[in-house]
Amino acid sequence: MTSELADSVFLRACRRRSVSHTPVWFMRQAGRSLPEYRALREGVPMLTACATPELVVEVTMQPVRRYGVDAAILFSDIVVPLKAIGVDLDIKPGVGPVVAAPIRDAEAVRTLRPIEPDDVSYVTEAVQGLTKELGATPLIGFAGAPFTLASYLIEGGPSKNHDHTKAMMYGEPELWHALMDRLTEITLGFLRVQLASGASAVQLFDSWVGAVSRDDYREFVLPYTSRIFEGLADLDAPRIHFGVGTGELLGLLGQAGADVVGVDWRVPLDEAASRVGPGKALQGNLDPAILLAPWEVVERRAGEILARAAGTEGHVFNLGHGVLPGTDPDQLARLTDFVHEASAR
Ligand code: 1CP
Repeated sequence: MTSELADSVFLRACRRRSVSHTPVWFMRQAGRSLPEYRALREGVPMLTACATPELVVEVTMQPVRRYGVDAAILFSDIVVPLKAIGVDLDIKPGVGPVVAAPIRDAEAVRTLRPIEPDDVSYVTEAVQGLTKELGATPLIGFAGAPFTLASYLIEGGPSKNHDHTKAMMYGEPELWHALMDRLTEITLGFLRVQLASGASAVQLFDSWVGAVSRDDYREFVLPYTSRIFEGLADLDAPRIHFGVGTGELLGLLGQAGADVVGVDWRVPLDEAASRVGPGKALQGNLDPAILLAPWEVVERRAGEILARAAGTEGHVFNLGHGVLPGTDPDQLARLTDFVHEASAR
């Protein structure tokens, strides 16, 4: 890693070091809100796009060029490592990941084998290409966390209440733990491949874990997320941990071992800092829907977030969840500039 990259505002903020201005990136910054993305994706299925390194490099670079964000995130999806080890699944436009044969018994769990670098050589190639192109801008690698992956595998697709997932967790705890154990190895392996190929940081997306209580998180999820963060400790790259609706879980998310805790829009950042506890940077947390309002509203709300973040140990500005498809890219460009300028004053 060059010293310029190591000194980037994003990596410094993740490490709770002083910064000249607050770094910004946006979850789902590449994607449907960008016309140049829609043009490139025309007629190319999502999983084909994820396995085509030149396309991944170009799509990942688009928001960096357009917005001047302080970090890139690899264009991929949380189900890519599952597909790579042979799970029969697809990403259906307008729906999301769909699994042909949902995983609901021990035999199905046993088919989930650990991931090898050769299974995802296209990811290695894309990450290597990107680190060259990005220079001093960090690349964030990512993976889905075991709970969120388990939900797609058990439900067979997107789900509102995660009924089958919870039915297994409560009703067949041994099977649940066996599944989480396998998913932990896959997730850890996939994150290590991305870091070994040149990614500067990783984010673990436990998007749907806000569906469980604190006690259940402690028993059924925490041992696995902890193992993942511990399994990355030797690589010395910032680890970010994010979920939606996790207000009640923020303390446990902090305990799991990440360097940065992502916060959705429901908990103000100063309050989140006291829930997470000392020794962590925070990432967030503008409600993505605010970007659909006039610029004056966005500016005021973003200013409030910077004020709330003033007392935290480190802050990476982001949305509280992914960019909504109907977002005007000009709003994101203005927001990036605003955060840079307002935080530098
Ligand atoms: O630029 C970027 O931010 C990287 C792109 C990225 C990321 C980080 C994509 C591309 N997917 C993801 C992660 C991801 N995938 C998550 C975690 C982040 C989050 O909470 O938003 C989740 C839950 C998924 C699963 C998924 N894949 C969904 C959600 C379905 C549901 O349950 O509601 C969807 C719609 C997809 C498909 C997908 N992934 C990415 C894109 C651009 C798309 C749309 C594909 C298409 O239009 O064909």
